[in-house]
Amino acid sequence: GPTDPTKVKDAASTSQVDYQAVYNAVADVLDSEDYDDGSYGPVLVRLAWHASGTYDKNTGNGGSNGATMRFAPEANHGANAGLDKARNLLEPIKQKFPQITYSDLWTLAGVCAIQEMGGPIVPWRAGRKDGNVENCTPDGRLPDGDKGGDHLRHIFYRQGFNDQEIVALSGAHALGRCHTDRSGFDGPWTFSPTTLTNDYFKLLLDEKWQRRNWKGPPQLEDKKTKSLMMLLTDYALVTDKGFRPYTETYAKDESKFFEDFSAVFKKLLENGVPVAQFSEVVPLKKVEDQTK
Ligand code: ZEM
Repeated sequence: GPTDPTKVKDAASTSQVDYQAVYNAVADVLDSEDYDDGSYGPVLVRLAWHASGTYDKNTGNGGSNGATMRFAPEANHGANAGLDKARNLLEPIKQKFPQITYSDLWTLAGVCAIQEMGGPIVPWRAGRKDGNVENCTPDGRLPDGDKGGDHLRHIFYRQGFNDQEIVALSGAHALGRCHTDRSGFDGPWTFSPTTLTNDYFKLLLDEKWQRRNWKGPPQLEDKKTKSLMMLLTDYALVTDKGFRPYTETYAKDESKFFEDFSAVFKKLLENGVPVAQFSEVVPLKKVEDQTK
């Protein structure tokens, strides 16, 4: 895996927080029959992404350090609609482990969700500090789903990502769904929205996608079942010459997708955090891999 075992220390020996215990507490609240497709995992991944994706490499501000989505200006950005569900789910865990910062908790929860939904191990480091309301980023730093490849590059290059990394990150849309009362869009991208797979890339390439005829914002539906969706930004990964080769690679090779996703999700969660703040990599085991 991507973790160098010689660089891994026992978290408990370097910190007052038992991060594996925090991880297990998050894993404990993932499943819920009453919520969406039965798991809070996808919305926790989206919280970690929106907390981190505000990073601007030119000024160094934004990113996961700060957890500024706790404050009204950023919580109310249109892109963050519905993420109160994820933040509220984590609040009792923050109360139980008061030493962990919100910014560490939100990113750790994203890693937990990825790992518990069948995804790769993501190396995670502790050390983020919570900021103040003055550290809130301006609106407009996250991508809009009704645009094209130029927009994706504009948003993701600002965060220091390249075309390959944009495509790998987008594979997270194997998970979860769009909600009309949050983004206005509607429906899931895959038939297994609570398991991380490379199906998003396979479906993008294999299915015929057509404009959905409805009153909502422009989105695509699969011609065959009309039960899946793609955003126009998702479809740019097929039509754009720079993106398409990576879409093809990840559709063919799930382990390559997992390897690249792990690396780029780690990078996303660490963007903008001063390196000196970080601990060593904290080994966070999947629940199924822990010996009882
Ligand atoms: Zn998403 N995303 N995203 N995304 N996203 C939604 C949901 C989820 C875009 C986007 O507009 C939307 C990344 C990139 C991009 C997840 C993870 C990641 C929704 C639906 C929209 C509209 C929100 C709703 O209505 O609930 C765009 C344009 C992106 C540009 C590429 C990246 C990067 C992600 C993580 C690495 C996840 C997991 C969801 C599902 C959330 C849920 O509640 O089910």
